[in-house]
Order: sequence, then C-alpha cells, then structure tokens
Amino acid sequence: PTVIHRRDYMPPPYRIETVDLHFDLDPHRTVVRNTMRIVRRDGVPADTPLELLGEGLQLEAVTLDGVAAEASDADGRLRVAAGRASFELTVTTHCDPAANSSLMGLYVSNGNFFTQCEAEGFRKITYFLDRPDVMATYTVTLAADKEAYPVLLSNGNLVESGPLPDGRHYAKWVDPFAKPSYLFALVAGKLVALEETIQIADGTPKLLQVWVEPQDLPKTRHAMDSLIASIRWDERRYGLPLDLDRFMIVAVGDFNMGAMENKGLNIFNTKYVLADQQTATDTDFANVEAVVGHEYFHNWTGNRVTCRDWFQLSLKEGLTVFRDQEFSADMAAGEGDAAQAASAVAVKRIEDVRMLRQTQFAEDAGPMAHPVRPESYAEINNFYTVTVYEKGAEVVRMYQTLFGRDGFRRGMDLYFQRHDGQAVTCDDFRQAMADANGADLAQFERWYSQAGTPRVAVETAYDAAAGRYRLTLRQHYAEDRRSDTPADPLLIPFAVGLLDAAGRDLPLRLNDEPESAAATTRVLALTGAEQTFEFVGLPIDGATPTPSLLRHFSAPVIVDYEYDDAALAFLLAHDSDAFNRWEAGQRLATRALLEMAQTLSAGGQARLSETVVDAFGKVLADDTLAPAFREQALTLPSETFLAEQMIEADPGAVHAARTQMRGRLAEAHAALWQRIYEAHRTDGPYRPTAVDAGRRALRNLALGYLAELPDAAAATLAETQYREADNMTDRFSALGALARIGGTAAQDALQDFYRRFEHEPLVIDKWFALQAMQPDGAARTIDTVRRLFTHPAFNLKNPNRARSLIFSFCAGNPAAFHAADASGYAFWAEQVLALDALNPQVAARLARVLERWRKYVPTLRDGMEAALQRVMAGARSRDVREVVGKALG
Ligand code: HT7
Ligand code: ZN
Repeated sequence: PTVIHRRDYMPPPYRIETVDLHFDLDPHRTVVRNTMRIVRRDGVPADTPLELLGEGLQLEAVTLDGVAAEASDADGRLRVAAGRASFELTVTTHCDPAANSSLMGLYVSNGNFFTQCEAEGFRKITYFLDRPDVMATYTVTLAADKEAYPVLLSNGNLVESGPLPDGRHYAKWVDPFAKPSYLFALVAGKLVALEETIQIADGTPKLLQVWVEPQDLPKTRHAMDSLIASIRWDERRYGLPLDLDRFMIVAVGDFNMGAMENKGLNIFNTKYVLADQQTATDTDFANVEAVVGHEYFHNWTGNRVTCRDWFQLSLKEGLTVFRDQEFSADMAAGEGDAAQAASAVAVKRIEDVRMLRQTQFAEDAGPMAHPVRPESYAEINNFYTVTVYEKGAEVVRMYQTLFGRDGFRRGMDLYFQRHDGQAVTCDDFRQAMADANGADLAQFERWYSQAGTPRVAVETAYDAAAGRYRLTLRQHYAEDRRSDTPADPLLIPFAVGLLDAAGRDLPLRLNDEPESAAATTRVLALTGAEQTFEFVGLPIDGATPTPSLLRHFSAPVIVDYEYDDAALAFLLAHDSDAFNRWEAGQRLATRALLEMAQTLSAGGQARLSETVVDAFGKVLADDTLAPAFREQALTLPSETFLAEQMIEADPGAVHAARTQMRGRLAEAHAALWQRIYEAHRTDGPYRPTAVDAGRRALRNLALGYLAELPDAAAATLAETQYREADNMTDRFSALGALARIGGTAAQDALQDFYRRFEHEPLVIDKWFALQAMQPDGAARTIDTVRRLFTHPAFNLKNPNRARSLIFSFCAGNPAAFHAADASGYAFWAEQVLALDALNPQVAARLARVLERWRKYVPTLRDGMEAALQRVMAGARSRDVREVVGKALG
C-alpha cells in the first residue's frame, strides 16, 4: 500500500477561501453542488494543476468562473488546469448515501441523513482539498422532502429556511468560522430537540440543543446538563467561551466511534448521549459527561486551533483527552468535602491509568507501536489510537506536572494568542508551553517522536546515621522494543515521597536546597539516562523509609523497583498518595496472580499468599476509605493486563488464577463482603453522582465476590436485587452475578432482561455483551456467541451491535476466545472478513485483536497465525491490510 510519511509534508499549492455547498438530499441519489473560491498560493507556478480528492463520487459537471471547464477525473483525483491565480470553481456530483455502509461521508441511519468527515470523509461528499490545513468558511443549503426530513441542520447559524415546490423545503446555514473540511457536518431527518438557552460569562445568550429521535427525548437531560457544565468549566478553567450563537448535539445509532466535534454541530453515537436511570448505568452516565465534555472542548482545542496534517492528530486529541480527564475529575470532586474530593480525583486517575496500562502499553509493545506523533501511515483511520489519545494526554499532563496549573494555563493562553484560526503542529504547542514558562523543552520533544514505554529502574540507599536517602533512577526501553524510532533519554517528571515507619510522609529536601524547600511530594526532573537524587535532613538513625514512587502516575512509564510484599502491604495501608495506595495493592495482587498463573501454566497447584489475603482484608474493613476508592482497590487487575505481563501469555492460566484468587478472597472475607453489601445501599432517589455511583460500585463488587461462594445465598441476593432494582447499574450487576452463577435463574433473568428492554438498542447491546463475556461453563461461550449471531436482534452493520457481541467476545473474554482448538480465531477471521466488506474501519479495529499473537504461548500461536494469513488473503481494505500486514511482518 502507499505509505504516507510525515517528513514529506508540503503545504497545498492552492487555498480554498469559501465553500458554498448545495445539497439535494435523496437517500439513493443526493446531488451536491460545490462552489469554491480558490486562490493559488504565492510562489506556486501558474501551470500547477489543481488536484481535488474524491472517493466514490459520480461527476456531473465542472465550471470555472461560470464556464464549463476541462477536468480529468481519475484515481480519486479531479485535475483542473485553472491557469489563473484566483477563480471560482463549481463541481457537481452525486452519491448514494443509502448504500454507504462505511459510515464515512454522507450516509443514512434509520431513515435520517448524517455525515462523518474526520479524517478523510469529506472527499466522499464532494471533490475537495480534503486536508486539515485548508481552512475555508462554509455556506450550506440543504434541500429535501419536508415530510421525510423536517429537520435540516448544518454548522454555524441558520440564516434562511422555507418551502420549495413538490413538498420539499430548504434551510441555509452559515458558519462564520473558517474550518477544515473534516469539521463539516449535516444532519437531516425526523428529529426532536431538548432546548435550553443559557447566558455565558459575558452575558451573551446561547441556544443549546440536543437532537434525537422522538422516542429518545426523555433521555437527553443528562447530556444537556453535561454540555452546560462543560461550557461553564471551559470558561472557568481556561477562560474559553462558546463562540457560536447556537451549539447542537445530535445522536445517531450507527456511528463508527464515540462522537465527532463538527463545528457547532457535534454528532454523537447514541451511546454517549442517551441516559436515564432505567437504561443507563453509572458508567454510562459518566461516559456521557466525559464525551460531551471532550467534544465541546474540541471547539477550542481542535477547531479554533486545528492540526496542520494528520501526523499532528495528538495536538488536538491528546490535549482534549487531558482536558476531559480534568473536567471529569473536577465534576466528581465537586460535590464532597476536601477528603472526598481528593479521593474522587484519585479514582478518576486510577480509572484512566488502568486503561492506559492495559491498552496503550500493549500497543506500544506490539507491531502497531508508533510515537504520539506517528512518522507514517497507510490508512489514517488506523491511527486514532490509544497512543495518540491516551499517551498523548499523558504527555500534555506532564506539562502541567512540570509547570503547575498556573504555568500550564499560561502556556494555553499563549498557544491561543499565537495560533487562533491556524492549522499547527505539536511543536507549536510545545513551544508555547516553553515560552510561556521560560523553559527549554527541547528534550521534551522526544515524547512525541519516540515509540515504546520507557522503564525507570529505581535503586535506593539510606544512610541512617547521616539522615540521607539516595534515589538512583535509570531510564531505558525494553530490549525487545518494536520500533525503529530513537531511544534517547526523556525528560521524565518523577514524583516521589518517603514514608516513615509509622506511615507518615517525611519532608523532602534535596541536598542543595534550603530547608524551606521541603515538601512531602517532590517532582524530580529525570533527564539523563541515569541520575541520582539525594534527600537530606531526614531524622538521624530513623528506620529505613519506604519510597512512594511515581506518585499520581506523574509520567507514562513502568517503574521497576523490588518492593517486598510487606512494603506493598504497608503502602496500601498508609500512602498519603491515594493513587499509589491503589498501585501498591495492584502490584501485590499482580505479583501473586502471575506466580499463580505460571504455576498453573506449568501444570502445578497454585496457592494465594496469606499476606495478600490479609492486605485486601484490611482495605475491606477500612470504613474510612471512600467507597469508590475501596472498589478500585479491591478490583483485581484485568485478565488482559495480566496476560500482557507474562513472558508468554497464557489466557487460560490467567483466568484460572484470577478466578481462584477471587474465590479465596470471597471465602476468607465472606462476612466483610456481606457487611459491605448491606451497608452500602443508596437511599433516596437515584442520582448518578460520583459519591452514589461509588457506593453502588462497591456494593455490586461485593455481590460479585459473594457470587464466587459455593452457597446459594448470593443467588438469592442477586435475584432479589435484579427484581427490585430501580436503576440499570444495580439491575445489570445483579444480572451479571446471576449469569456467573449460571443455571435456570440465570437463563430466566436473561430472558426477562431481553423482554423488558427489547425496544432499547443500547440495553440490548449490554445483553449481547454480557453473554459474550461469560467464561466457558456448561455451554462453551463460542457456541453461545455463534447462536446469538443468528438472533433477530443482531445486526453486523450496526457498529455498536457488532462491538457488543463480536468485540466483547474476541477482546473482552480472553480465556474463551483463546480456546486451544482455535475456534475463537476461526470466528474472528470470519468476522473481520465480513466486516471488511461493509465497514473497513470497524473491521480494522477487530483485526487488531490478534496483533500481539507472537506474545502468546506456542500452543496458541499457530492458530492465530493461520487466522491472520486467512484474513490477509481475503481482506480488500487498506485499513485491514495495514493492520494484518504489520502483525504478520
Ligand atoms: N475527533 C473524532 C474522531 C472521530 C473519527 C475518526 C475517524 C472515523 C470516525 C470518527 N468519528 C469520530 C472523535 C474525537 O476524538 O472526539
Ligand atoms: Zn477527540
């Protein structure tokens, strides 16, 4: 395939200043007339042809300054010999939205029209310089049958609307802001809106709308509240106002990703808009808030300042993920006292780091490893990755860790002052941060250009007689790093604390600092391959302090330090840094689980150490801890994460070890689990707040542990909870517990759940996913999945549904998927190929499930390789071929 390299970037020879689009909407033949004012850039030779990109378009006519023009249309390019410095070009094409199953460009979902243009979908709508550094102002006229499509929306402000002959009508929209084509959007159909007018800080009124299909209107309140909270937060935290008179969110059931930040007209997967007590879990509510925030924050970080080219994707995505993480943390912290707030912030950080380590660290160690700013790609859609998004957010967070909130804000202010209205690079952002803080961030550039997860090996030495503590940090990459990008030392902000024997923080002062500098958490700037830091002034002849390393996860690295179990249990009990408290428990559990998995993998009998049982018992019994934090601390590392830590991954052994540990923790602390279950009912009406959600999460975790016990009591609890629940979190948790226990009660509940929610697509997704994620039991899960595949409610064309059954099984159920008979791999190959013909983007995501095949035990590898070969032989799309080609390469 053609590979595009970052180093080959060239500015476009022409600018497109204005775009006037006219759509005659028809599901099978939509006609698009696109009139552009185009200017040749200074210094470009006059005979340079204009090349516009198009995909799957039927060309009808081309006119240049109103006169029919010569244009050649081949290989997805329309070549026009303009020969003038400035001209008006009109291109008329038509396309077939109803036949568009890729969900890129203009498509039909449930009878309504939607668009998705990022990254390169605009070229499926009209011929264009479809690249982010071409910014134009858009005027859009939509014409359609009035009865079938009463609502006609596009970016910006509605300036005109009215009837047309033959039962048609039109609406004209003008977006005053210049934007790249990937931010264009239109929506047309039978939709209704929840509306609210608010005043922003300067007193200007703003019309906010959440558009959905009529039956979904009652589920829009939370999205609206989240939007208002996002607007307020961006004003407060960054001084960034909403710049349009109206801001619209539209929900669509068929969507490849979570949502899209089109200027003033955000289009969302229904999963991230619709929420009510009966159908959405607490996690769903939190996700709606986070995604509404994310898309809204893009209005400045992405839209007002956009990317010069797609290699810079993390400029907007890393920054915007960081912003949504901070927003969610503030929202969760907002309601409680200071201690609760700190705990809520830690819980949010834990959730984000759990996900980063499970998915991004694995990506960084596999064949798709790439830097935050990739060097090359065959298909840009394959680079909407956890590295660009989540590692990118960690890179942005490090600026804040280095400069503090105020310093970070100064950098943001300077960034907007310099670049508002421009398409820029990650280097421009770094330079603004550096200049605003008088810092040299040259070395920091390596975070953008080097792939792989850095490791920091820590050695400590304590001189009790002198009250000195030495910390030696050595940074390096794993020897088997799969990337040819440089591996030079990074600037790593490394936050540390030291605990005395009673578990209290010691004041820390480096040897060249005055006494006044002492603080209990110090952020060390590690810049060399190896560096020693010495803390002085510690109590003379005190006991050896316990180091608390990389507090709050101050950098996206792996820390290698030989803690013994006792030290981890001590940190779990005492660390003032809540993140590291959790981290200690996870390290303790991970080590125990890996030992057990190795033993089981070698055919032995595994035992869980009593230190671990006791340490978890202490957390269970500690009622001073916030429930949400306790739930995190008591949730074991995932099977996916654990398998990734093995030299050769053995998903079956990991599952057996984790199940055994859960069983042992359930049995050893049965009375405590029972007590927690009883003590954490939530009184009063349902509220999806962080505090209430934390209580429900802990209580449902307890139910899950109780369901591991071999007696019937948990089944009764779960049945009662299932029946009496007044919200989806409790009902679905109870259903999960019943499904784990199995038997007729599980079957009955699953049937009841289906009947209750038959007309709620997002809930039926949960129903499919839950079954696909069950471990093999009396029935093999692969057989259940194949049966569900033929269920009338299954639909491969709908990405949410495909994800709920296929991805949940292939990516969310490692032990069953990696069955020794390769039945999972055969299913995977079939589905990748089926999806490849419908929706390459979704197919490529599924294809990635097997990219780490070389990491697995030899008995599984052959089956995976054969399945990959089968897909390579049959796949047509650039998307899937890039992923599978790299996996096999
Ligand atoms: N910026 C948006 C990316 C996106 C997307 C990319 C490719 C194909 C479909 C897509 N839908 C949305 C989402 C975001 O990060 O906010
Ligand atoms: Zn984004």
